[in-house]
Amino acid sequence: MRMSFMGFIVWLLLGLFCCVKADLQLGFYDKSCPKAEKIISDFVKKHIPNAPTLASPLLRMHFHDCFVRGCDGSVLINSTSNNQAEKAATPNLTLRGFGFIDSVKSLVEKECPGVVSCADIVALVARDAVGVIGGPYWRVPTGRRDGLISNSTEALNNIPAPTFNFSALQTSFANKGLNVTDLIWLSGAHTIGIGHCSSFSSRLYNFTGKGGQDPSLDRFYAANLKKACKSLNDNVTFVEMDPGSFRTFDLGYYKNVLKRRGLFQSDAALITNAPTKSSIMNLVNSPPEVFFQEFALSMEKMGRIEVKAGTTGEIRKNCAVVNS
Ligand code: HEM
Ligand SMILES: *[C@@H]1O[C@H](CO)[C@@H](O)[C@H](O)[C@H]1NC(C)=O
Ligand SMILES: *[C@@H]1O[C@H](CO)[C@@H](O)[C@H](O)[C@H]1NC(C)=O
Ligand SMILES: *[C@@H]1O[C@H](CO)[C@@H](O)[C@H](O)[C@H]1NC(C)=O
Ligand SMILES: *[C@@H]1O[C@H](CO)[C@@H](O)[C@H](O)[C@H]1NC(C)=O
Ligand SMILES: *[C@@H]1O[C@H](CO)[C@@H](O)[C@H](O)[C@H]1NC(C)=O
Ligand SMILES: *[C@@H]1O[C@H](CO)[C@@H](O)[C@H](O)[C@H]1NC(C)=O
Ligand SMILES: CC(=O)N[C@H]1CO[C@H](CO)[C@@H](O)[C@@H]1O
Repeated sequence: MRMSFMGFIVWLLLGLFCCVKADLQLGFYDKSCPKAEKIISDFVKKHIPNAPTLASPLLRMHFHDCFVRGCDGSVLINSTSNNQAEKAATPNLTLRGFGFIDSVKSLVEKECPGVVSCADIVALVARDAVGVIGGPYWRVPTGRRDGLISNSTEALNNIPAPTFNFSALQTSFANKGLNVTDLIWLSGAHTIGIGHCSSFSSRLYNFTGKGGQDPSLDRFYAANLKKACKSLNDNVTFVEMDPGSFRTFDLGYYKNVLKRRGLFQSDAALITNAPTKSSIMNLVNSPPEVFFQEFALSMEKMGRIEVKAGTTGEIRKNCAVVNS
């Protein structure tokens, strides 16, 4: 009896001290920088109403950050003479909002220097910005630390391309610990924001490799897209991804996808998988709150991808450069 009780104590102590894995926690800065989260959300609430189209690139930035080396702020790092950073990779050419993150970071640094990571700022700003435009709210546990490496080739290899089919998307997400459920609901982020012609014009002008149009794309929608994107090489023009409600977090994206009006092949791919298509059909017949709840769960999961917590990484002073 006595021995087994001692054994239990030893087991408990081992559990507590030997193998504790650093993890994110809600309110990680409550003691070290109690005002941090409020400073961030106040700034977002003050500025996003004047620039509501910034909410979408800020959300996308969090996604791109998390898919390359985990959510570690590596997407924010500038290239240097001997390093091509993630920013330099093709999918990042259209990222925006870096100045916004820098402004938030300097406010937070003024309050408590060297405490709040850039990775957490990206995660919190994405959540708060989507909130301001009336989108879902999700929990953002904090304690992410900033990475030291930002490599454009890795961005290219890890961020799914708009030309991906269903199985390629599934693999890309699975590599980050996300499943098909997450793929379905996170794709719903495309209910806000814009896409440049270069992200989909091959569907209009060169789908087969010998010219021609993607047969899975609704003909009338394709004709409209061609009016906006006049050639295969236009990389300047952009269109609303959810036409008519591209600033509103609603079910419009999924309704379009079902009508074969998803903008990218990766959007259209969702209805090439029967169970996924039926999940989406159920969703559009449910109140938007259902989408919001699912989206929130998957966002929280995305925000945990390969995070550096505890003592790895650093707290960057300037989000665009690794501390020297
Ligand atoms: C499933 C795989 C995904 C692919 C292939 C993909 C691809 C793309 C592409 C090509 C664009 C347009 C970029 C441009 O031409 O300007 C875009 C925009 C966007 N993506 Fe995704 N994306 C995916 C998943 C996600 C996820 C998981 C999120 C966030 C949770 C997200 C959020 C956004 C947002 C908000 C925009 C609009 C950005 C803006 O308005 O500037 N995407 N995505
Ligand atoms: C990083 O690059 C951006 C855009 O090229 C520039 O505006 C910013 O000043 C740079 N930041 C630093 C710290 O070099
Ligand atoms: C960037 O990543 C690629 C692919 O993993 C690797 O081959 C390359 O050496 C890396 N570049 C740098 C500067 O580390
Ligand atoms: C999906 O794309 C991958 C990579 O391009 C390809 O190998 C595969 O055959 C495609 N799958 C389907 C079902 O088209
Ligand atoms: C995906 O993971 C979530 C938990 O994170 C789980 O609830 C869901 O059932 C999973 N979906 C699939 C298709 O496995
Ligand atoms: C169309 O695609 C094919 C195959 O990818 C490529 O060889 C060809 O150059 C493309 N056409 C144009 C006009 O870019
Ligand atoms: C757009 O295309 C032009 C000409 O091909 C190229 O010089 C430019 O760098 C491209 N811009 C972007 C943002 O990809
Ligand atoms: C937003 C951003 O940093 N864009 C950069 C992407 O990469 C190109 C080429 O390296 C830069 O010129 C852009 O400034």
